[in-house]
Amino acid sequence: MKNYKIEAFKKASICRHFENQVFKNVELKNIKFPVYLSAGQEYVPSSIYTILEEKSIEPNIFIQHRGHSHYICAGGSIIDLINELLGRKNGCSGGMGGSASIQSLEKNIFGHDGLMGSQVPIAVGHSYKTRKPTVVVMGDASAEEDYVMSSLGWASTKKLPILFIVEDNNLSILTEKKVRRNWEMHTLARGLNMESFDISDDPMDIRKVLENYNFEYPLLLNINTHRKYWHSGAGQDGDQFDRYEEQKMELGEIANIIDTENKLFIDELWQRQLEIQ
Ligand SMILES: Cc1ncc(C[n+]2csc(CCOP(=O)(O)OP(=O)(O)O)c2C)c(N)n1
Ligand SMILES: [Mg+2]
Repeated sequence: MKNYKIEAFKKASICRHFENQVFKNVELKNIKFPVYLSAGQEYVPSSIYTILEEKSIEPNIFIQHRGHSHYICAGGSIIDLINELLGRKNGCSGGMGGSASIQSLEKNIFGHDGLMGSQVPIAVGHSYKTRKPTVVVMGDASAEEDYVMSSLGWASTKKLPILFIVEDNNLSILTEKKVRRNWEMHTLARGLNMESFDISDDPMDIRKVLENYNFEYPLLLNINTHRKYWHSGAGQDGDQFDRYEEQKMELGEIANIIDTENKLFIDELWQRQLEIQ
């Protein structure tokens, strides 16, 4: 299990240093439009795609606005993402999508259109047509859109090969879940006869529920996680629990080495792209 934890840490570490560079470049005004940082939540995608890689499953992936880490962990080009955030034509969405609508044709990552939760009916329809393994990611607030529930119902009825990931950071911009609703996504999914779990973003928790899952049926995971920075832009509300720091402590010296190497790698990539006019 040590290798799994290290592989998941490697991915998370690339994402953390990538997001720290985005933060810095927003402050420096090199990035001029809204960004949605996924720092703090890296362990959701880093665990999922490490497990899917072990199984040699390459799903179709539908993400939403806070998607940098999903894009990176699923193998999207980091250079294309940097160029996208710099608004360049050679960005992953032609410089027109910005942070919220990133995509990768090579890795079958479909970008978001900006309407909260729209990716869920689109992913379900796509999965219904292709019958290929599909991953769709939504926030805890996007999950509340009415068309999400009807899509879950259809996926359950048709036993589609689709993994629904709810990245539950407890927030809709700044409004906490308890103000918005008295129900939970995993119980809603179970009410629709779908297998579902409410778990933390600890890599072992994620592994436990995905280890034996091979997309034979729909599955919904409500994964509790922590957003490190503001909803949009570069800022910090307060000290949150940080899964990345926790894993770094647990893994010890090897994690420190990976962290240092990946920081250097990402910082140099950004520097090189910034120097190209
Ligand atoms: C239908 C719709 N309503 C409102 C918005 C404005 N909006 C954009 S992101 C957001 C909150 C999203 O929260 P969540 O889905 O939990 O994702 P998170 O930002 O927490 O990652 C809102 C209200 C929108 N884009 N679309
Ligand atoms: Mg949220």
